[in-house]
Amino acid sequence: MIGVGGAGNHIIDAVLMRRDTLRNNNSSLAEVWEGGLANYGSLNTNITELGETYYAREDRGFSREALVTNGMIGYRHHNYSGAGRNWKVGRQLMQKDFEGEKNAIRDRLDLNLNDIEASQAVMLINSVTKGTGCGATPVLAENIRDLITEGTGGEDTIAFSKPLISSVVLPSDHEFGSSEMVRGVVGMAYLSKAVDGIIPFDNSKLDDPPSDLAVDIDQDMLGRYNPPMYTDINRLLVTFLESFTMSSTPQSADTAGTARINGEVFDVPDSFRPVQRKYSQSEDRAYKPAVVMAPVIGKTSASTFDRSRLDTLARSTLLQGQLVEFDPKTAWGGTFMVYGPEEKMEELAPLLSNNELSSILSGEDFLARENFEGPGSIDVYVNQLVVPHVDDVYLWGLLWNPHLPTLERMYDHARELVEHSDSQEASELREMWDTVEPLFDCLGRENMG
Ligand SMILES: Nc1nc2c(ncn2[C@@H]2O[C@H](COP(=O)(O)OP(=O)(O)O)[C@@H](O)[C@H]2O)c(=O)[nH]1
Ligand SMILES: [Mg+2]
Repeated sequence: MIGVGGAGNHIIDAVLMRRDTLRNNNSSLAEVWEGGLANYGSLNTNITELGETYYAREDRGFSREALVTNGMIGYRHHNYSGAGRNWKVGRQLMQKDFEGEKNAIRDRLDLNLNDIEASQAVMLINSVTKGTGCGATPVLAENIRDLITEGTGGEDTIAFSKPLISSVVLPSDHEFGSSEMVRGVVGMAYLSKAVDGIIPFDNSKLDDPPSDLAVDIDQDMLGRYNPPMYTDINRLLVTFLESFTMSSTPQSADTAGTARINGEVFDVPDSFRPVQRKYSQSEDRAYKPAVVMAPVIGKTSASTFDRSRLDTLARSTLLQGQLVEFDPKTAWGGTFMVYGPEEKMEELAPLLSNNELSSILSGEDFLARENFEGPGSIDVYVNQLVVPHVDDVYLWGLLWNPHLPTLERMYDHARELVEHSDSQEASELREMWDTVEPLFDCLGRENMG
């Protein structure tokens, strides 16, 4: 996991504080992070912001000098005071780090190439509405891609190459004005070109009310290192990321016997590869956009299960458990994971093996699979995991390429500028419009190939 810019740095911090909270409580769930998270790093253009993180202070214990070489974007090209609200500054500073013979990943950043190579996937975490996360992350992604595909035989290997996923936080409504919308569109578009999958999160969906799904993180730590308005938001984000990480723990966790997380192996590429084949082979599209994966999570404390209990769980997950605003009926399908303690998963087993859950998720109120009249198919995958150290049964999911009202509002605004404005901002947007279109052309099932 790599956090870029303020939001990314805070979220990496929340993950590390979660891991350390679990460790301090001797919880065996700590293994999820110890086994599932190969390594992590936080980058920024702003030395003060990065210097104040849990990551820099408590986890790595960086000196000021180490902070510069390990974490600063735009090494020796500025005074490390940030990129402001200018995505171009973030982009250009990151490009400086890969100019000519330079390769900041190989040369100096706290991103270990061996760990990147050994990992199942790389997840970038950033915002797209300010300067650093928005501008720098896509350039970093391109360079990670180049490094891991270098010398492996070019184009053909892309299908086997390591998944690059980006988790993006979108600001609450009251936070975004015209220029945030433009940056949001630009940031998402460049990312969409550089990574395989994007998981967008609406801060407003994560916020209110604080969810009982949000994991426990030591309040003293969290309050000290995460800004107060993001503590609850980030705890819920960590819930989602922890589940995602669990999915890849079975292969790596090295614990004995029954206390072990086990189940169907759900590889990270499974979260988007089935979708990439559904894109139409459009000749005039400038690139094949990343799969957008809308996150959902829900849980139930029930200990006996029948179809109606599963229906309630599906409802609370797909409708109330959305971490970004979307309508499941517009999605191309989705991948789900149901997990819980052994005795409850045993109760669930007969229902799951009868495909009850996937039939509910495919039904009228949810993905409405039957309503799709195109030639393709709306695929719904359900994986299951036994996780010994949780009390409840959780349903976690990613729904593919639905319409996303939050982003589409940003897009409509940008398009309006492109069509009717003489401003410099509009002319810059016009120049990169063929990078913007493909992403938005693929949202919604009417756009499925
Ligand atoms: N969920 C979440 N969002 C954050 C957090 N910090 C900042 N943000 C979001 O990120 C936006 C600011 O971008 P930031 O990442 O600080 O800018 P950058 O440093 O230039 O990349 C804010 O509008 C918030 O929406 C955080 O800790 N959690
Ligand atoms: Mg910042």
